[in-house]
Amino acid sequence: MANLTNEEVFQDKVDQEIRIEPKDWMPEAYRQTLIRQISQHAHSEIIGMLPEGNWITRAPSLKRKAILLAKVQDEAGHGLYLYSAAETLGITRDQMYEQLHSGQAKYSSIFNYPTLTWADVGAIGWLVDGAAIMNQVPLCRNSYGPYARAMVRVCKEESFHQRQGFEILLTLSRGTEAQRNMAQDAINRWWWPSIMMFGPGDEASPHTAQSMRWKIKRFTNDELRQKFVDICAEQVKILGFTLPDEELKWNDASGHYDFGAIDWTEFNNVIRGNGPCNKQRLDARRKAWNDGAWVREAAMAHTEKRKNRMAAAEAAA
Ligand code: BYC
Repeated sequence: MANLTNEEVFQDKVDQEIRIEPKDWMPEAYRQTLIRQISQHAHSEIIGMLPEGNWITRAPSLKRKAILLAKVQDEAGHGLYLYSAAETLGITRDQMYEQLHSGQAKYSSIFNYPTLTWADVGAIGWLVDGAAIMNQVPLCRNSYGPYARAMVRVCKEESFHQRQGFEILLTLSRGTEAQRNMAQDAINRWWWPSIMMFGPGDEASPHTAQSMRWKIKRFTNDELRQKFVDICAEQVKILGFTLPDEELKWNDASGHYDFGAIDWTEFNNVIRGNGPCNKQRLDARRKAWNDGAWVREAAMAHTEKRKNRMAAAEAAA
């Protein structure tokens, strides 16, 4: 190894599936890619609490309320693990919050859509958590240790979230005609945004090739999207509903479902800040941050007081 450059030693480790840890040498671009992806992922978890949080007070039973409350709290936990993982790369939490609140940082497009009915909570669990798991299970094997380890826990909890969403829709599918219509309407509205969530098609994705070489990504956006479509096309039959795509059809030759064209104009609008709820979501986060200022100040004052008391005690001893 004596004549190898840092870059070559690094890539060799990645190729041999040896995890990169915070104090290891890494190319600056690898560090920045991870900061970008992990912080966007953390922001998605935190903003992602808002659409479902909207239904906690209106859940149809105590049991549903308790389950939804626990799910939303899990998402807060996921955000916090991920912020901690990103901090190991040299960015501070305040910097990440600042990037989110100023509109500079991205978060997942999916959370800029409204939750109009209770069935949306089912559709989010089944489709949004389903898409998230499809993307995140391979991230458990990504090359950066702290991110990979955080993903293991996140995926376990999200599998449970996905099942609860499916179960809400299954319950509605066995309900009244109005309940079935409500569930079908939610699926119709969440389907296309969910498959957009995997990101741009491979030919339009600037980061995929390098992220695959670095083993941050293990599959391309289109590969994961196709797996997700194949699974949902079967699961929707169990629910007795349909997916809103007339071109969705099994293809014997490819061994996959064909599906219709994605509206990338819609996707690009949403990620540029012009989706149906972008403003509402960011306003809610900024308000929470500003409303919490007194808690941060009180915590800092308390720490300061304790430090002074301990210093005084030490001086007296
Ligand atoms: N939304 O070259 P690409 C959850 C951006 S939350 C917005 O493919 P990359 C949950 C992308 O950032 C879990 N932006 O990039 C929570 C890049 O922009 P910049 C959410 C998107 O990074 C609550 C540009 O488009 N999951 O589960 O190689 C309730 C080009 O894209 C999106 C994650 O965050 C999008 N959908 O691949 C319920 C997963 N897609 O940065 C559930 C972690 C792409 O150049 N992230 N962009 O300005 C990833 O796996 C990857 O970052 C992506 C994109 C697959 C998303």
